[in-house]
Amino acid sequence: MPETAIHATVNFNTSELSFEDFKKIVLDDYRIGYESRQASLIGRREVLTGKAKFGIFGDGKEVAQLAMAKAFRKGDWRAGYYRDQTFMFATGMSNLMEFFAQLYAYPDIDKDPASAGRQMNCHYATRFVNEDGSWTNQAESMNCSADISPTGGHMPRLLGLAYASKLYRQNKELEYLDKFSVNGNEVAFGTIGNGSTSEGLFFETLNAAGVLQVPMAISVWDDAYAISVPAKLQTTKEDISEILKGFQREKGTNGYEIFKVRGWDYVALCETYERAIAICREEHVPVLIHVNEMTQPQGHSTSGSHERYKSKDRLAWEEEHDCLVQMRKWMIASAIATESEMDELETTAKKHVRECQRAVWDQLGDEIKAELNQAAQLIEQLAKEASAETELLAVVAQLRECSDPGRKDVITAARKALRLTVKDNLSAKQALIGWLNDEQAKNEDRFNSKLFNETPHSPFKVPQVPVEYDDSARMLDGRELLNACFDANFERDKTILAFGEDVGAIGDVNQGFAGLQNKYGDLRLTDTGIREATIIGQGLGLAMRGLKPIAEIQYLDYMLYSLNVLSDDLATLSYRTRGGQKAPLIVRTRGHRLEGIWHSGSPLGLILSSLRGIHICVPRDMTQAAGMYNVLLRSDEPALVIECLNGYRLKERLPANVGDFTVPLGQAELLKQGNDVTVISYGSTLRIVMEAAEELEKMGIQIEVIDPQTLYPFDLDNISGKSLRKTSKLLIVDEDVPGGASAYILQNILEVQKGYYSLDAQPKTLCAKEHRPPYGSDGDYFSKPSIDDIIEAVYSLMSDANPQKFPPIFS
Ligand SMILES: Cc1ncc(C[n+]2csc(CCOP(=O)(O)OP(=O)(O)O)c2C)c(N)n1
Ligand SMILES: [Mg+2]
Repeated sequence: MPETAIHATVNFNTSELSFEDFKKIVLDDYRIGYESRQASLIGRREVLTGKAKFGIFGDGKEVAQLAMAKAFRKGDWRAGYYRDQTFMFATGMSNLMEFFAQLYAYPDIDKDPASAGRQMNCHYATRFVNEDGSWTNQAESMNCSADISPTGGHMPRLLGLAYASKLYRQNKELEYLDKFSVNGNEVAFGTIGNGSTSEGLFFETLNAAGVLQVPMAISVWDDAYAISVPAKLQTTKEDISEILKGFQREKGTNGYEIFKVRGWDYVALCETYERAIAICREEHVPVLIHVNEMTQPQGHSTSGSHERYKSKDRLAWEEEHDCLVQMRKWMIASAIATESEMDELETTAKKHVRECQRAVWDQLGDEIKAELNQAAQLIEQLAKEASAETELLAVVAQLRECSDPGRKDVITAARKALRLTVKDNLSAKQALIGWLNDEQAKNEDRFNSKLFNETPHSPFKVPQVPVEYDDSARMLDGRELLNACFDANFERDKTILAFGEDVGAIGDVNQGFAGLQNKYGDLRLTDTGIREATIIGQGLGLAMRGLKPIAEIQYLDYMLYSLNVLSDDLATLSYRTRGGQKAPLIVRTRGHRLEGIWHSGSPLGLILSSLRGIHICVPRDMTQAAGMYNVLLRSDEPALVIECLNGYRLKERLPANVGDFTVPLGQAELLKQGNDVTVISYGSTLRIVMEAAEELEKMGIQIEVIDPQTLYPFDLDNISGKSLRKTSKLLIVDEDVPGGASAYILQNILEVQKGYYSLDAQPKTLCAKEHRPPYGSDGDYFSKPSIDDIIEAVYSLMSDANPQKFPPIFS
């Protein structure tokens, strides 16, 4: 078994070093870089020979990453992209065995701790959630937030990781959280390709960090290309640090320190990183290090060859300026090592990498072969008893002939064998079914588990507390009730904080946080710029570092400007690390009907389809919202809470335990009993449904009204399905487009809750129109479900069933 760890490099301060020490450091660095290069070369070959599906590697970027690793300390964070294997090896946050395990999609956290085989290769992560759901000691470890493939998509998270250091340094109330920070000394290191700096998220993050003055260090790996597209078509003046000069801090201003250094100049790189990161760490000033003249020795990825789009001159230049070639030259010229010492080092390194690759490949192969043999034996046994003996033996033969079999080959063979013996009743078949069920449970765990972290701190484990009212309970505006809930929670837990547009000084546009900044300070209730994507990223990074953020999106319609971060980053976090990371972020927003095309949004279908991995709460009023916040603020999974825009000034009764009572996720509520039609609705339409119920009552129709309260999870106790058994008629009312969230609800009730079997009339949905609602009350009436629409929809269900008793209205 080859040795797995590659030792972290030590500091590079030549003034305090003997020549021998210095030589050892440089040789070690070169070895790590060279091993990393070999991993890239072998990795590519493994893809081209079909052993792995896709490969993207960090070749050509090694030397800068050795320098960056020297500046990286315990407690620091990385948010980067797929080129960073050398950095990960040099810091010890990853190693060659894990590198190959991920390349082969090894579905095991012990082999690929970053993603358990779920992510493409070179997508890095360290694990910071223990098996029991608690946090690891982040201050004692080096930390890597989990990569995502959308290039530039990680920038908002980087902002949050850096912002946490600022809070830990400035908010003395957080000093007790020493597992997360030591005086906010932690730097958040970001990496991004030159091409990806064209993304809006890059610029949004850059500006926000400049305003906030956080210890964020962005390295731009500039190889002058983004796949085939050259810098000329990517970047104004073809030079990102040149055009960012306006961000440079000057005397008396905030801003950045910006550095530019060539990617093959080892000495300059080491000096630059040392200087840049010292400023960043000590002064909390963001820095940008533009590393240019980098190369891609093997082209962009295994998907194509760069000879197609790079000129001969460029290719020749890249060969000459290959950073490892240059470093080697410099080492020999400076008499750090001789040619033959270098040859020997390289030979040993090559062998070592090859051994690691083979060891991982063999381990995975052995595991699968063992399962294959079990399946083959069970099918052979079945063949002895079954009439389809020949076909079954052919299935086994095909399975045994597979070169490099995967689990899907094994399971497919077993399933095929069961289809071939569908009419047989044999004991060998029962054995095969039993084995298959066990394997499928293991495969579900390998491939389908941990959409949520499901720790002992999950929202489903929060003890339930019923709402209580004093006899003298005050009626007050919904916004005041929410305010009381937030106040109690801020008082209870010092890690809770909220930020967003207009959240600080005025306490949000509807005043749910009014007065709380005065009480708790501007580090806990904070105004931000108009930058939805980085508001979410800010929350994500803070939540990863042990704080309890409420990130506010001012209106649901503007959540679209952060949807990529919510969907790609937050929603996938637990899944893509198989529970190794968590970000218990609460996103607060307000939606449904109010006024006009962009202040009446209710795009729940879009949300439900794009945010699996985030709980979706749609409280009908502020009391229910408060109960949900009380759960979410005591647990560790991400959630989106959509308050009713038109509910802040409606009167509600103030609960005596406003900061403690709970509204559990997935618990639907029966708001009104009735025998005739089951009506499911949520959010702002519920009030109208309840008004319609009164008029329908006068018409002799009793509807049963159900509020699912959270759309995801949806009605875990099957209240809707049970109601349908009584009424046999179903109407779903919402403000989304037709076929949006109502289709999701239908699928749940008809399929999951088996409501189909209770129906004796066609199920109906009543939604908003396909266009967005025009401004004004008439626009609302003609675009969103009105009380008239609801009454008529219910009535027509009754009329269809019994026209004598309920003659059609329009005939
Ligand atoms: C948001 C997004 N758009 C497109 C892609 C497809 N893609 C993957 S890598 C890449 C080029 C990135 O170039 P650059 O940022 O310069 O990084 P490099 O690979 O050159 O290091 C593209 C377009 C992606 N992954 N994400
Ligand atoms: Mg590039």
